[in-house]
Amino acid sequence: MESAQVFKTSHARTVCYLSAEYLLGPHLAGNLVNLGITETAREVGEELGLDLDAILEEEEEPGLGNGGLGRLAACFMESLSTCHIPAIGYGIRYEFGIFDQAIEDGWQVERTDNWLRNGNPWEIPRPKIRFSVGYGGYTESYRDDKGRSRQRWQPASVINGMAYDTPILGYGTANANLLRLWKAEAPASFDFQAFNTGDYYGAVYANIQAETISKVLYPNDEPEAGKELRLKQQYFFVSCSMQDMIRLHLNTVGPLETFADKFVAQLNDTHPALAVAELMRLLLDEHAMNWEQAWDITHRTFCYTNHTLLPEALETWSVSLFERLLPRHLEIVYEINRRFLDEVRMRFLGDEARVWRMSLIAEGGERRVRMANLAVVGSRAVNGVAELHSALVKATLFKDFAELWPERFHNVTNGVTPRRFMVVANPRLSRLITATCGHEDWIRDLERVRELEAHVEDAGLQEEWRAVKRAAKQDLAEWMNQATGVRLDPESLFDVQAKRFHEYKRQHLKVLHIIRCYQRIKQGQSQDLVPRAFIFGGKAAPGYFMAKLIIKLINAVGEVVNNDPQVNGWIRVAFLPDFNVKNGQRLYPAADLSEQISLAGKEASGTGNMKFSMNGALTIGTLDGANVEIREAVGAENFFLFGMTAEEALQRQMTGYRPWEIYRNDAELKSDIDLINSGLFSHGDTQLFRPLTDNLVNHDPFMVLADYRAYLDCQKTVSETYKDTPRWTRMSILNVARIGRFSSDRAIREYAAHIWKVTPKLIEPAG
Ligand code: DL6
Repeated sequence: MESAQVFKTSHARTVCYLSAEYLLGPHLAGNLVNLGITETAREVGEELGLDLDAILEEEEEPGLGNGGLGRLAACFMESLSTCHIPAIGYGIRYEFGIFDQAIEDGWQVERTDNWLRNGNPWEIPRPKIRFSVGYGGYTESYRDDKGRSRQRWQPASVINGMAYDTPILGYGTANANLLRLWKAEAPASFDFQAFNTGDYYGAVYANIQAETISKVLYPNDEPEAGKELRLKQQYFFVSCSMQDMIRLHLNTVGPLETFADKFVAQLNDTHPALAVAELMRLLLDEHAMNWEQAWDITHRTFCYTNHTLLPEALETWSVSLFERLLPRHLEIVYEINRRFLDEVRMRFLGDEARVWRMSLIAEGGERRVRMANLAVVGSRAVNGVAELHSALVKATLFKDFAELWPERFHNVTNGVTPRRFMVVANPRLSRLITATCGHEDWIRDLERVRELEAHVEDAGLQEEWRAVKRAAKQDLAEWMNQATGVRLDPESLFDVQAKRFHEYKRQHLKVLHIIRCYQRIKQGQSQDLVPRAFIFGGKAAPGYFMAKLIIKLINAVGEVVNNDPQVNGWIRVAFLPDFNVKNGQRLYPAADLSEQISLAGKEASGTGNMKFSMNGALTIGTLDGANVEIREAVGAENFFLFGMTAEEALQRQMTGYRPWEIYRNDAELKSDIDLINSGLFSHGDTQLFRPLTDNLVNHDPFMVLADYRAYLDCQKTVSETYKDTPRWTRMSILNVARIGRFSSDRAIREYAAHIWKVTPKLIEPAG
């Protein structure tokens, strides 16, 4: 309340973070750390006969996101508060978040995430903060009271959005920002007219229809089908958010002419890109501005972050659906496009192919609205999320736009919050860092973990470092045994790949490595190996068949490996079910090796790579996403690099990639794939994994086979290095010591200084 009051009275410039996803994780532990009262809470609990850890274990997490993008939004909200930046996070209060994953007979099974079942103590309902949101209907011209010709929208149906606020605390500060999530409601509890005419059920049905809009989070990577509700969701939350920003501005600052001085709105990917058209509509239709003035304000308000280059993840909406749901917005998009394309034509005379590529509307076949183009045209700044990604954004996806407006393009490499991913997740390591550095300042200024470097040769520190890792591995092994029945040996190398399942992330490359180890052990060639626990975690989109088949393959290989006494002293395979923030916090501290093995050029940044590294895991990875910068930061000698560069991969694709030749010419690879096809891992079923193996041999869109040999060679180096315990420990210490750059505080400071132009506002603690 103090923060809100100060931000209001001081007219502080405010960041509005617009995101369809926030993967928050449990709140309690983070809030205790940020308030500095974890130990007090523990002691008070003890006096009351309550165990703090048991309470923390009970907390249900709001899984309002799919993966990296949603978790990034949550890290950013925490860092915004920690860095004293006035901010509001806007999003959707989904009644059901990301599905809970169970594994049955090796297959992923999805269960609804009923996270609100027992209520949510962290949110504050704000029944007075409600807005109407329209859908459908038609638009019409009319003359206003000054005789000017205007346009207005007569929606066919209207629903309400009600605000629920969750305070997000900063670390060691009185600053708190609000995460404001919208819940959809029917405008009145009954449609009285329908009720009076006897259509009671019809009236109730309308209520249910309205509430459906914030019912469930859409899994990403889903095939395009029946996504009307998704478009409704997107419009719902941006409309409520824009109306709320206008309300705040009118109540505090005054005339809307200064709106873009008060607010900067960050579009977290294209999901909220409709906000560009919605702000235009509100300024034009509801606040009677002319086009030039409305566009000037809108364009100065928005900035846009791109999170993917994958073509299938770039949103487009069919013009017919768009027109049916949002007829006024389509008119506005057309007008933005008309003016924009005139600018393109003037600049690139006669280049109609370019006009065609840059248009907000894709022509040819079904006409579609390109949300990424709308986001770029409507924003004054556009950024990618790692240096390589931002360079590829400029060179490929938005090449035409970067030629038109080079000054608009930026990079802000992602980061993650060390409070959650070090202090909460790994208290032992945090204590050791504090004791070694002699202060806790590293928690707010992660660059200061560099002070560890001075102690890297200290045998005492190395000993304690290993003990910390050993204890985390022991904890994970116990949890895994309880959760899955798989026993892991904490003395073995914990080799972890945890992230969403997607072919570009290449979990199947990891499986081929496991099968190779299995075959070597069976053939008595285990001399180069070290005992390893291969641990996977991650969810596949419910409709993504190939990703689900890879999960099945992992579990199938695990069943054979774990039950074969000839090999299970060397290797084990475990699948951690329901990888979410809470389970991630169990994994990161226990990993020795972090697998970041996507095809170069495909992973925009990755953030798991940062979380593992800050917990002392060494990375085996390709030159992809933020791996490139992590390697530069921790030192090439402390990173296991393999595989093609993005450029090499592209080159090879263009000159004709023939995976079947690699398969035929590499006897080990061939025998690994053939072993899958033999039915050994599928109780004799030789067809089960065929879609996967055939696709690898005949198409291999993510070039698994091309990187197979380099990956195996690199894993050999990993094993050799692991045998040299002091060396491995030194490398692990240096990974942590040099990871400071990957704090989300640094990312937020970069956004604040270079993109948002917003300054911190420190809140003095009350009393
Ligand atoms: O920027 C956060 C995160 C990146 O670290 C990942 O590399 C990237 O895959 C992820 N992108 C998405 C895709 N969403 N969309 N659209 O989650 O963003």
